[in-house]
Amino acid sequence: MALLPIIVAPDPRLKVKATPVETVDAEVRTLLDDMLETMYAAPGVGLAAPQIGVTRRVIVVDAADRNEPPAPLKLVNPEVIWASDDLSSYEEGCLSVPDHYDDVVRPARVRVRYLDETGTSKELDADGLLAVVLQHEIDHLNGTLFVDHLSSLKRNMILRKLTKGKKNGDYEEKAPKPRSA
Ligand code: K1U
Ligand code: ZN
Repeated sequence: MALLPIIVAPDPRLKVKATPVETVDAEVRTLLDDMLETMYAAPGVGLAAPQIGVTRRVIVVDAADRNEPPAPLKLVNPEVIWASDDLSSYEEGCLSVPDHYDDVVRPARVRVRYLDETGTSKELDADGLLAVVLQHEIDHLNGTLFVDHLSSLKRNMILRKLTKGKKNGDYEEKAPKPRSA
């Protein structure tokens, strides 16, 4: 398995619409495993393939509570097939937008259809943090970042700060360090 460097915004690779996976093969399963390892090491609760420079529709998520056992999810070609009319607001973060957090309003509940790591079609009903993270990661597959849900004033301020930070070498594109056991 491998830890992969996470791209920091602003970067054109984060604005590309990712391509559907045709076959869930061994290469895709390795990508899923590497992404999960990278997500846990970061640490994060989700990761989308474009964040590691791979323009394929693949995401991983683990929204389990800290005092619950891990609940890793591997989703290929995920799509929201139903969203509730009721909305909820959550203070989101993003591994590609380090050090910035803001409230984003999204549907409170969603149903997601996806292929699992064996290529079997599945559906998942989600609410709470899981619904937030699934929508955030599917946004990444469409080239959308959480800052795109904010006012242009807030978005431009955050992107300017990240540009400055990258120039200062604060956000080198490097793989997260492995977590000690
Ligand atoms: O897509 C990403 O960059 C991952 C992102 C997912 C996310 C978090 C919160 C709301 C919406 C989407 C993160 O994981 S940011 C890091 C984070 O939230 C976290 C880190 C350590 C422990 C718990 C959470
Ligand atoms: Zn993100």
